[in-house]
Amino acid sequence: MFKELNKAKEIFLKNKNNKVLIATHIDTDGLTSMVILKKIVERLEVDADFIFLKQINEETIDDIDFDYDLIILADFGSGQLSIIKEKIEEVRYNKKIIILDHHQIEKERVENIILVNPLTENKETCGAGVCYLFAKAINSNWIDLAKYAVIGAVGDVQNIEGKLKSLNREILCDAIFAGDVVIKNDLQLYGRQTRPLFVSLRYWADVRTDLLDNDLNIIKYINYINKKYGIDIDPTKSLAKLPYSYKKIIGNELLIKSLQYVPPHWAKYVPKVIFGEVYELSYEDEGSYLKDLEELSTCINSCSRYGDYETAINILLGNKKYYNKMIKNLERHRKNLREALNHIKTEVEIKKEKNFQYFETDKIKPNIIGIVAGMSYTIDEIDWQKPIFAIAEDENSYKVSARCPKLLCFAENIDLGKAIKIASEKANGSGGGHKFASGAYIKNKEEFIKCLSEALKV
Ligand SMILES: [Mn+2]
Repeated sequence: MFKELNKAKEIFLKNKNNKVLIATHIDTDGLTSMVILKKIVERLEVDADFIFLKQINEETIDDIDFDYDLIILADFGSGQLSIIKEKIEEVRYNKKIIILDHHQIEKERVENIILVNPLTENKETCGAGVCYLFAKAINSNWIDLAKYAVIGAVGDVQNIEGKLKSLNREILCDAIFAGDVVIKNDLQLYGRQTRPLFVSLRYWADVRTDLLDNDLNIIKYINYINKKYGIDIDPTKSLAKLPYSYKKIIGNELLIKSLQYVPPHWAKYVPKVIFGEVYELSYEDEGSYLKDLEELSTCINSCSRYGDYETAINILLGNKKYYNKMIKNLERHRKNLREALNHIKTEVEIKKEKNFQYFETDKIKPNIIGIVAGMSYTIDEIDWQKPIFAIAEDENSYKVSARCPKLLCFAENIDLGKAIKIASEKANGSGGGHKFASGAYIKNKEEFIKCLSEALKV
C-alpha cells in the first residue's frame, strides 16, 4: 500500500499544474475525504474541481468528465474497477486515475489506475484515512488533517468494537498529537453530549432489554441503581456530565441485565457493546452537537444525505456561521427518521425468513433507508437476533440496505457485505459493503430475496 501511496503522490505532483478532477462519496467518510483533498490542493495551489457521487455505476460513470489530466476517486472505486475500465476504453482515456478507497476490491487489473487500499495488506482505515495517508505522503507535517480521517472512521462505524484499531489507531494518535481529538472511556450510548441519559438508554438497541423504548422502566432502573449504590444519578443529565464512577456502575448493571437477554455464546461479546472508547473534538464546546464524533457524524449526514454539501463541508471546516443551518437540517433529518420508523411500525409488513428478515417500502427515501434499517431494531416486531434487509424503491430500480446488530456480527460471523454482493449480482444489480452494514442497487427483488438465504451462508 505504501508503494502505491508513493506512486499516487508522484503522479499527483506531476500533475500539479494540470486540471484535476476529484470525485468523492456523499457520506461522512466521503465528505471528510473531500475536505482532506481540498486542503491538499489548496496548500499546493493545484487547480482542481470537485464532484460528489452517490455511487459509481454504469449510469453515474458518465457524470465523471474524462477530459481532466488526472482523476482522483475517494471512498469508492475499488468495487467498480470493471465499470471504470470499460469507460476508460470507451473514451480512450490515456491519463491516470488515482483511487483512494477502503472498500472490497474487484478482481480486475486496470492499467493507468493507481489503487491505494488498506485491504491489500489486511489493514483497516476509512476512505478519509487513505486520503490522510496520501496527504502525509506529500507532507508529513500535515497532521492537522488527521482529525478528518478520525471523523470519517467513526462515520463508517470502524469503532464498532469499542475502539479504533490498525491504521485508524495510528491516525488517531496523529489527531491527538495535533491537539484536535481526545479519547475518553465511556458507555457506548449514542447522544453523549446532547441527550439526557434516559433518552440515550431509550434507544440503546445493541441488546434488547426491557429498557428499550420504555422510559418508565428506565427511570425505575436508575432509581434502583441509585438506591443499591447510595448514589444520585440524574437521568435528565447527559452522559458527558456524569462522573466516571457512576458510568462504571451503570455499565456493570447494564451488563448484568443484558446477559439475561442474550444466547449463552453471545455473552462474552456483550462488554464490547457497553464499554469502550469515545472520541471528541478538543476545541468544541461541551454540550455542542459537534463535540462527540458520533453525534457530529449524524450532523454531517443530516446535511449531505439531502444534498446540502455546502453546510456539511463548512461545518467540517469549522465555519460556525453554518451551525444554525445544520441544526435545521438535523431537525428535518430527525423528523424524517421518526416518520420512517413510524411507517415501519404501522404500515409495513416485516417478512421473516429463516436466517434474515426484510421489508419493502415506497415511502422511505433511498438516501436514509440504511440509517432507518439500523434504527429499526428499536421496533418490537423486528427480530433483533437476525439481519434486516430494507428495500426501497429508487427511480427505476431498488435500493437495498442491510444491517445487523453488532453482537450478531461478533458472535455469528455474519458478512452482510459478501451476502449482498452475491445476491445482488444475481438480481441484475450490484452491491457490497461491510460485515454489519451493506447496500445494493437491484432490478429484480424477487430474485434477490430468493438468493439471499443461500448467500448468507457463504
Ligand atoms: Mn467509507
